[in-house]
Amino acid sequence: MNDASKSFSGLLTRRAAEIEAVLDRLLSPNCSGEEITRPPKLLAAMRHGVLNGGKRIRPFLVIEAARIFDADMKAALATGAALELIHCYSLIHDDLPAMDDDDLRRGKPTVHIAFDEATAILAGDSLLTLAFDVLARPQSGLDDGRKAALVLGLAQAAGIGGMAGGQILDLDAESSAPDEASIIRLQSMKTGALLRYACEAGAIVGNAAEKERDRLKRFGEIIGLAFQLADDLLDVTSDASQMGKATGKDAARGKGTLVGLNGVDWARNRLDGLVGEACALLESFGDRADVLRQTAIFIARRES
Ligand code: GRG
Repeated sequence: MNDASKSFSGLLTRRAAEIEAVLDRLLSPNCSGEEITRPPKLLAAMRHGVLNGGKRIRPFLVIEAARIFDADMKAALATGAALELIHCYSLIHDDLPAMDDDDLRRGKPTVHIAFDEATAILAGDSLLTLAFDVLARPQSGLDDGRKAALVLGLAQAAGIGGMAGGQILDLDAESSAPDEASIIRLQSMKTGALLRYACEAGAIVGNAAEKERDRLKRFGEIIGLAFQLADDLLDVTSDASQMGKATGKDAARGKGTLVGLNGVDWARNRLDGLVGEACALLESFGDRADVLRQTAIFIARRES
């Protein structure tokens, strides 16, 4: 690892600790503003699905996009935490027997294994709603216009036109042989929508001008494509996959992915192209966007 990537992964680790402190508070037994004591079993399942060692790349993007505009960090952290709650809900539901039927997530038993299926469904539901609760709270420090934009954007990114819609397209694609355009569409909904939102949300928190907000949204769109392509490449090239140890339908070697369709060399070239496109969008931000540039490279070259 060279010096630049060492200091980038140090920053990623520090930001992950900051976001985890916020998530830990949001998932405490007594949360401010609630009159009812949270049911311990459901809370434990939610904590199991959230406080379990994710990379926290989505909140990282929110924070670093917001920092371009010298935004209030408390608001950026709250927005990043809300987005991570949605991501964790999606992973809990994705692991259920009715979907990917996985026993392990982030190296630990999935929520339906550690608890039971009904509890896992409710933990996911409660994380989904908690995310919007967090964005709407009065103490976020944001004006109503920005709060409404954040809520609307997250609802659209997570719902039928985004992640959930992409998930059903993906489930349906298992019984067909999707073409390139269908794969790109489903991936940009299933995985890309939250990454696109992360960058746009940072711009909203930072009160960016519309042009700047659009540029960051497009940056998010492109790194979303890179994220999924890198993920598919990892499934095909990782040792676990080669040894037939990978579990879950997502790891079925390259099936229904751009790597399966176009090959490993094409995917590596395409990843370089996507990093170039993403970085070009950041030009006008100068060195204030250096961390986002490094994030694009990290996403494309990641090994886990
Ligand atoms: C259940 C509505 C619903 C949606 C599920 C995101 C998703 C949709 C399923 C996850 C399946 C999957 C493995 C997709 C590949 C890309 C991806 C989202 C990987 C996991 O994200 P990371 O690498 O994970 O950011 P960590 O653990 O670091 O948070």
